[in-house]
Amino acid sequence: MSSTPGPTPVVGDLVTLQGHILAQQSHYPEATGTLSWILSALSISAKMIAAQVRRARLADVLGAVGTGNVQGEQQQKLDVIANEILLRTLGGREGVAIVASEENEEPVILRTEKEGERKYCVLFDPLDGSSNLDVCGAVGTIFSILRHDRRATRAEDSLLQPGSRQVAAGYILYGPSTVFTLSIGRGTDMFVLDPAIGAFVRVEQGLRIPATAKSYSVNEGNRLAFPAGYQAYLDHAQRNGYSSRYAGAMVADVHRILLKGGVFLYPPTSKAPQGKLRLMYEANPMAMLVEQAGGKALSAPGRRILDEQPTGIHQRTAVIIGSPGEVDQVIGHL
Ligand code: P6P
Repeated sequence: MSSTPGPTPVVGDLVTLQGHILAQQSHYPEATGTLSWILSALSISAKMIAAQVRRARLADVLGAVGTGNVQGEQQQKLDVIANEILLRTLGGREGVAIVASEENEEPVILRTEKEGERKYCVLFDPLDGSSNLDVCGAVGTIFSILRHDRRATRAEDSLLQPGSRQVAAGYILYGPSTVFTLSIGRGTDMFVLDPAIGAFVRVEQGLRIPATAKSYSVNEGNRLAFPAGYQAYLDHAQRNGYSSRYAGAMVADVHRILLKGGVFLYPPTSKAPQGKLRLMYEANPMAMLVEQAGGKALSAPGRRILDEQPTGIHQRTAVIIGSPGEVDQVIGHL
């Protein structure tokens, strides 16, 4: 019998995404499980897309493996494949009334009044930063969930709600590991896919973004096209020993900032005077996740992204998002 006690077993901290979703649902007595089912569909989609992303370049070389067709049959672009995976899994959930995707000019109405309870709308960017795939860079899926407005006669009338009305938001980062980050309005939580068991395991609960960090994330190639205040901020940062990190995929940059702190910027430029990023399915979900972790998300001084009243599902916005101290630092120069 060993005299020295072994390590104290840590009890109860092995939680999967599915278990977490059900535990969160229990906080809402009126919940019917509809949202949980939709989040489950997003979890399945994430695993399917991750499997495709891991084979991105191989698909070109191996062709359509199994069909003997190695004449380089035109491989569907992965963002189209990711889009179809999301449409098919969400299409099977009665609770989804409408989906809107960066890949589809028009929203897709999945079911009419009498065909199910249609409580929610789901908007997504199926594969954000997909140009990184060619060079084995990080890519991601971003999603936003809103309550469906049954009074709406047009899909847009139900979709065009400010980000503050999001019921849930999240992203999946396909990097060295596959990370599912989620908020349903009770903080921001992170899960890592364990390929051995095919489940997302919780690694962060109630994540808090560092208040400050000397790190900024921007495409410096556009620097001369930025409004003067942004250039003044970059001068300040470079005079004060800041580091610069830019992945070319918002999901990867915001993920790093949630964990390490810093600020992500996509200012207005001459090419994109409204900014480049999409309000409804990039900026809004990221803003919810960052604010739920104690960060800030603005489109301009005094303009909180989540308060923006959208006028179009594909509209663009400038983005200043990250640690509260760093967002304030940028705003102070604008
Ligand atoms: P740029 C990817 O295309 C994306 O929408 C974001 O994920 C990313 O942060 C940004 O655009 C990169 O844009 O102009 O720097 O290549």
